[in-house]
Amino acid sequence: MKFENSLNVILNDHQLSSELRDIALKVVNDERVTNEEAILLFDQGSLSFVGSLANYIRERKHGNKTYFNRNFHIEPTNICLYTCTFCSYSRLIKKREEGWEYTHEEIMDIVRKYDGVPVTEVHIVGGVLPQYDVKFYTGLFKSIKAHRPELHVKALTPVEYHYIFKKDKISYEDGMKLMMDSGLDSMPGGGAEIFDPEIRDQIAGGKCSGEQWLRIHEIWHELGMRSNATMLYGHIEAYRHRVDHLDKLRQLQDKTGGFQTFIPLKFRNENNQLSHLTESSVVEDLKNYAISRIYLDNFDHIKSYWPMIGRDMAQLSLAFGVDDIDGTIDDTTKIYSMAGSEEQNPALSTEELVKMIKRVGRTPIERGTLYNVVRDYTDVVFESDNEYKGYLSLPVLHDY
Ligand code: V47
Ligand code: SF4
Repeated sequence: MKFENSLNVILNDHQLSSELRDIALKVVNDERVTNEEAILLFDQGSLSFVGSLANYIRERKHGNKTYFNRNFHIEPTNICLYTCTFCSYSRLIKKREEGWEYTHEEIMDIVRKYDGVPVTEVHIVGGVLPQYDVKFYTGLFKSIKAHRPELHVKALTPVEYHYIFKKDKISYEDGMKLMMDSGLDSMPGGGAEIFDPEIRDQIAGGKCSGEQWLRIHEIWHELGMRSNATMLYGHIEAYRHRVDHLDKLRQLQDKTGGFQTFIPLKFRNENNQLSHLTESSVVEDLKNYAISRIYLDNFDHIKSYWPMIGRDMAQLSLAFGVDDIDGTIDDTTKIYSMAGSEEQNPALSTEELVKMIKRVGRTPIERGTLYNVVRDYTDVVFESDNEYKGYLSLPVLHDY
């Protein structure tokens, strides 16, 4: 098979150190790599080496399948009490009038704008402000479910939950149960940043700690519910901090099995207090996807978030361990102009996304939030497909 050929090339490379060869053999034998080995991969593994291993695992788990879903995002506010140095939201707290603070009804107006649009998920996350409390969010989740019961509500992170439960003096356990009973279906992966306390304190001081983030996910999983996990990388952290972060996620996943997807988030340096930092290179980003795939053996999915990294990079990531490229919505002009924000919102139609995936030799699968298959696009032909005649005969990335 194709991927075995590329692994054979690696294993027969006489230049390869014995440590790296041992890691490759572990991957072939489906064994877990250690933290030291993961750091070695970051330090010494070439892009082609880690990429081949990650692609081997990706194809062993999913073959060519590449998942996406149809969702829309709502950010209740872009103003935040916290002062995370990597985030542009915190800058607006001193000039609140420049931001937005949607009311319950304004959020419901956005939800209603998607009536009749075949989206399966709403992803709600934004800044932290006092008026967005337990009562506000439980009321909101109930209203969304009353309006559109089958719409999956993926909302808020432990950053918000920690803040609102503390304010209302309720335990994490009672709070998460209340959220579940109000209609929350799953938790997105945000707010994780980097768990290491020293680094976290420097970039995200004041908000929930790494332990609290992990504890809230654990409680949520114990309720039988699912969530995602992220890692913000490429700022002031070292490789050992990334590996420590992955280690904590892998340990919790061993315990609960409740994580679905890991999403590495590349630090972007515009409009925030860390603008002086240079962003990580493409090679660094691909290596990070690959090593995440190699290390997180108990996570089913690795997702690249295409609105943030761009279409080309999303395509490339599919050869470096990634099997999911997040969401799309159709008829974006209409939807976004109705929502009042027009062009600045990244959006890609299902047709474009499907073609983007097929062009790199993968099989597009539309999924629900919990990875139920909504539609397999293998044999779906679009009217405009003749524009793309021949692309499937191009060599695909994973043949190299
Ligand atoms: O927690 C903030 C990150 C996250 C920057 O679970 C930044 O399906 C890069 O978690 N550069 C929120 N990243 C987004 C998020 C997410 C996105 C897509 C899908 C899912 C999912 C989750 O965005 C924050 C923070 O880590 N972030 N500022 C920045 N300057
Ligand atoms: Fe930004 Fe979230 Fe930090 Fe608030 S808590 S400043 S929204 S990253």
